Amino acid sequence: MTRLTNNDVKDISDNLGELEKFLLEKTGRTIKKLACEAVGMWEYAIDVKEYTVAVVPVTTGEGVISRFSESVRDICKWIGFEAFVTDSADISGFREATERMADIIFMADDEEFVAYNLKARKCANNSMSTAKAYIAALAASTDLLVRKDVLVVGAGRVGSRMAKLLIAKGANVSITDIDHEKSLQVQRDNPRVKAIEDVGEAIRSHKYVLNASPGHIDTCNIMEGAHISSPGVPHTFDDEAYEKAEVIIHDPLVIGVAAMAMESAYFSYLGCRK
Ligand code: 2YJ
Repeated sequence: MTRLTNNDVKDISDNLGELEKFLLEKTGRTIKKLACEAVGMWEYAIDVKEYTVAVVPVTTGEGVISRFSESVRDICKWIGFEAFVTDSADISGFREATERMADIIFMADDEEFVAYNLKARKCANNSMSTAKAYIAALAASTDLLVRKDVLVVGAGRVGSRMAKLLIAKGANVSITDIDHEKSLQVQRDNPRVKAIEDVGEAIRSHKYVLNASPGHIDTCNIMEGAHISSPGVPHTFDDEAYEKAEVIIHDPLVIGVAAMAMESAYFSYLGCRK
């Protein structure tokens, strides 16, 4: 999984308004609405103000990313949650979060990124929530994905989840990866997914693309009028790519974190209705 950098996250808090405007224009959805659609909940089912989110900085592995925790906090606040970053990191931070009555705790190391709902005793995880959110964004940029030919680029954690979710949505799904064996594995797991070996050719022949790969996509391979929903980092699309495509949806953290927060809160709601 690609690790975010200080540079990826440094302007996130300041640019939430701009991203909201962009998403409204391209998908007709706010960040919160998109997150709710991603996890299959009605926007007003939960009063998110009643949930307190704690974000705990984690120092293991490559350590703290400057403004990562603050960005996660600000994204949660943007969609209406109460949220704070703990003063302490790691286990002490976890204890602090529980003492300050957090309902949901966000923590990320270099491999995992979770939003743990303490009452429901369940975790939302970033790969799954990101997969759901970018599918919701792609669907919102066009219409339903039923019977549409959709390509997933990248057969890693997010891409393979996307392929499975898209099949459930009734799309005709293909997957491509520079490591063809990974695409073949996804095809073996979901025989309705078609693995395509030639990455360039796969992209050239698809209007609807979900890019969950850290690799660069050459502008010459993008279909005129393509809809590209792209959680992949680094994000290397150039101006020409933006001109050629009908829409390219990307941000390094916000859409996925908003979906994690809504999904984690939704666990409580679902638990109450059992
Ligand atoms: O607490 C911190 O500041 C750091 N331990 C954060 C680490 C962030 N983790 C990553 O970047 C992982 N690779 C997962 C991020 C997935 C985003 N799509």
